[in-house]
Amino acid sequence: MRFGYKAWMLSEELKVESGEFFAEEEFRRGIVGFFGEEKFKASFDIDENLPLEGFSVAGGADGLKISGGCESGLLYGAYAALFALKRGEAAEKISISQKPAVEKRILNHWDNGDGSVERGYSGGSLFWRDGKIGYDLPRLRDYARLLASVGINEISVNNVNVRLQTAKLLTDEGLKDLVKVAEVFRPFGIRLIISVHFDSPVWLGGLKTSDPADPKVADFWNAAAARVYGKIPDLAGFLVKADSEFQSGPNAFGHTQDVGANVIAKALKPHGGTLYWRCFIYNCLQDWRDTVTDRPKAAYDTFFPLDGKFDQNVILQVKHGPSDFQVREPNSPLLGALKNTREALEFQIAQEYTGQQKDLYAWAVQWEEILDAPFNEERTTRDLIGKEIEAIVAVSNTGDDENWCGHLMAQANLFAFGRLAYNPALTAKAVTEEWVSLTFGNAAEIHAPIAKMLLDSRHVYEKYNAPLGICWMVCIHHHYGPSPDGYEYMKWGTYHRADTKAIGVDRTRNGTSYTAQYQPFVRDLYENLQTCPQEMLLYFHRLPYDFKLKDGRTMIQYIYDTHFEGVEGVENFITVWESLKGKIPDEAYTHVRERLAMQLENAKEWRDVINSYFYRKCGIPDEKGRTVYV
Ligand code: GCW
Repeated sequence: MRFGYKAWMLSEELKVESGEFFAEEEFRRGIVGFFGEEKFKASFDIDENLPLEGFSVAGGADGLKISGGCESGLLYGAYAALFALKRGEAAEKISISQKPAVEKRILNHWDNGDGSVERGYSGGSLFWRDGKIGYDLPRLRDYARLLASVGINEISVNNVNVRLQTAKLLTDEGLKDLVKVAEVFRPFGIRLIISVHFDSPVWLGGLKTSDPADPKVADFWNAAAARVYGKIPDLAGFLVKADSEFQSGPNAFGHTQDVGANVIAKALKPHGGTLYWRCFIYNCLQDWRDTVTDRPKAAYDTFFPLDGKFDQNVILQVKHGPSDFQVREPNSPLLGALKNTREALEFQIAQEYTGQQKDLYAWAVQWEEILDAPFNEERTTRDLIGKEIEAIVAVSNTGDDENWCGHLMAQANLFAFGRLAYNPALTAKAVTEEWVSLTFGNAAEIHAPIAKMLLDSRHVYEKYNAPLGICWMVCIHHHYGPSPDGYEYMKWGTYHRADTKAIGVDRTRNGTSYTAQYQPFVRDLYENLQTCPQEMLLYFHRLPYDFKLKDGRTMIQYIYDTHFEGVEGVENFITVWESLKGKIPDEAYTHVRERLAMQLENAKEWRDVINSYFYRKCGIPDEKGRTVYV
């Protein structure tokens, strides 16, 4: 097997015993397992006293005893045992006991029927080609194992921007192939979700309207749900992006979001299905001259007044930040704010704004920061998980590239997502080190530098990107590389309003009052220049270029410094990587070395464009006299 195709769960050693048995009867009864050359004894049983999808693994003189609260728990226990063995633990000493923090650990695929992937940087779709889903079932089986090995238990199979080809999943014809995909994922404890188009009643049902208040529309959804559940009884549910970025929705018919969601939720209810309803709603036709409308306020303004109005089987899916998966933004104030509505937290593993799987970027570090951020004076965002937040979702970074993720090291992000969704108490360091061990082995001279590169990568990227939480300085549409004014005079509501004196939007009570959406403790934290985290200063405040930061530097000098440091950080990655030549498989070495070369180009472009942009605005030179292009 080529290294490119190999991921932690598909490495030669792990494949032997995890490969074909995992979901099979022999495995559950399995008496003997293999690990590399070594044979070990293992017994497997379902112990109903354990939490559902929880497990325990105990090593002893008689081999490993693996117990699960249900079949999925057993599966997770077996993977945990394999991971421990691969990390070099002696079988007799293994002792692990875990349970998932949330019941729903979900991957969304933004895959289109034609085989393309929206914001996909890893080749084409693993699911779709020429309008057909499930064209390569053996590969999907590997994928299922990969996802199950980190505890993912639901996946959506088509883009939230639904087009006609994938909308047809609700028809008998579309379901024929989807049934086969469900069969592949089922033994791995993974249930499917279908993204549905709000206008399906018109597109597929021949109706004249999709108005949720129209009884014929309700009939359409009831029939569609019955048809789907007739074929796939364990489908997890539907996912909807409504009234967002040109997708239709209840607003078009004069209704609020709950009215649109509930008609579909009612259709799913008899079958035990969940409706995931996205909260990524904002005015994407804003006039840039309008300084009153403030895009980050939109989701909260739309959904907070509707708390308690959604049916019980609706889960609102909230992006982690109020902007859009930016390198730095605060947490969404909607998270935890809804007391009578179920919520899911949405991450993006695909590196849309974070280097597109050319640049190295360990999301785990950012996710840890997000989870550590305060919800109020007593609780962090992590404390909401398993309580107010009952599902964790991410947009996948996978595709049909040989190595699944475009950048081999981006596999670490998929791995980290699954591990953190199962156990958000794990640190970024722990999950990163685990992935490095499973992929490159445990030898310190290899392990330590690779883990460090990954753990540093988020901050290195942030250094050469848009500074201090300003967001959106990316090239329009494709979102790779710098373009400080790219979105400035556009309709998307993403403005930094830089002039010769200052930059940023005042989102405090003196400005757009966005901060008022937070719990008072957090609102005050962000409003106060003394307590606002430095890296988010320009998200909340409009500041002059000579504003003094805590370390005495001016803001403009900090911008220059970080942008030079960002490029140095990438140069350092290259030096470190080159020291690994000959110690890791050549194919992996060469592949990552090539990506690092691309990253260096990108970092230099960011450095020079951002520094020149600000210098030209403010005219304040770099104190250290480095090259800035005038
Ligand atoms: O960030 C934006 C992306 C769109 C995406 C949208 C969303 C699927 O640029 O490509 O559409 O977010 O989350 O719905």
